[in-house]
Amino acid sequence: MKIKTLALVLSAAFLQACGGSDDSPRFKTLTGAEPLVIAHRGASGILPEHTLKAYKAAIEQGADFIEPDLVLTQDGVMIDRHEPMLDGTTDVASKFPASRMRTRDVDGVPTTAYFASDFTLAEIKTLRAVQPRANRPQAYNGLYEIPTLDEVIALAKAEGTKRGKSVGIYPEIKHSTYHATTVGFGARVFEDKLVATLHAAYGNVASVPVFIQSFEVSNLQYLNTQTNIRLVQLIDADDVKDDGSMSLVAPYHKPYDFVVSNDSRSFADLLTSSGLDFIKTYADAVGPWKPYLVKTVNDGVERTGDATLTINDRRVDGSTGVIEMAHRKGLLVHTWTFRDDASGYGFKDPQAEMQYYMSLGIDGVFTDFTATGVAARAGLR
Ligand SMILES: [Ca+2]
Ligand SMILES: [Ca+2]
Repeated sequence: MKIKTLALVLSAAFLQACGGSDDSPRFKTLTGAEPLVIAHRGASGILPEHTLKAYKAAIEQGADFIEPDLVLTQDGVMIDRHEPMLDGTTDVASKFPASRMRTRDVDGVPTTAYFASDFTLAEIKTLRAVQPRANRPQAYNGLYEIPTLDEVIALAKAEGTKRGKSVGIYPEIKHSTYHATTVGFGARVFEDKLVATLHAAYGNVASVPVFIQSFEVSNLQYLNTQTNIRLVQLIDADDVKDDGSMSLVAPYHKPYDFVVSNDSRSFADLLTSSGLDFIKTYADAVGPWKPYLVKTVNDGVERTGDATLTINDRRVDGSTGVIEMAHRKGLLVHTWTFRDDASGYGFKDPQAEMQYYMSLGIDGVFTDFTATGVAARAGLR
């Protein structure tokens, strides 16, 4: 009797500790942990992207990680921009003459623009960020500086300390091959700078709140030999075809270093079983564009009530199996980008959209609207 009681107590404690039958893990993530809410370019839905103000707002809304995309200045400083071009997200054209523009090949696309790599950090600090999307608030244009990675790290640490929680950073090396060759910094200079900065700030430890992401492959393979910090292979595409398959059109069809090295594999090939096995040899996570993960079908039914058939009317038809396969191989899956004000491929409610991915076991979501991501997760607890 006594033994039986003890056994019951132990089994109850065991169930509680493991999140047993009555209290099974609420999230089918790789580890059973809650999915991460990653502030894509900061709280970029409401404030100009990649500014300290946008990052701080995202942290206040509950972001677990903030995302700095990185490009290099002429003097080799890592600054936060999504593009190596400054035109779309800053007031550069009103501060510098057109003679400072150049034409460069960016991943096979000839581009005439003001390039970050033609401006010193001191010059870039005279610029102010602007909101690139016309349908988002324009009232904050011209107010905020372009931050360096160092400034973003300092902010994340200070805000985390203030709140007694970890606020991670999720830096992306933008256009690694372009920086090394077209701009001429040299092979792996960018990667070495990033590793040196991160190791100085966090240490060379896998458990620190940092993920390094890239669409290219060989730089992540190199980073895997240089750091224990977790690495994420991003997977892009051009569009979703009407039959639901992925459209792979250059320059979104394959990692740009694969273009240069004549590697025949596409981004889609990297999400097959053998592709994921390959990624597992150097990365900890895979970050596919979200339509790779959830099937949708154009069945001609209008669902959003606007009498117009768009991608948002598509019928959602379950997992493509990529999340499950990646988990079986021990890879985390983080996906992007969830936006309150843009297409959801089968979803008209952005919170419900994120909850659908969370119900399938996604390990992290990138969103421009942190508050929506935090609410989505809270609604599933
Ligand atoms: Ca990014
Ligand atoms: Ca519609």
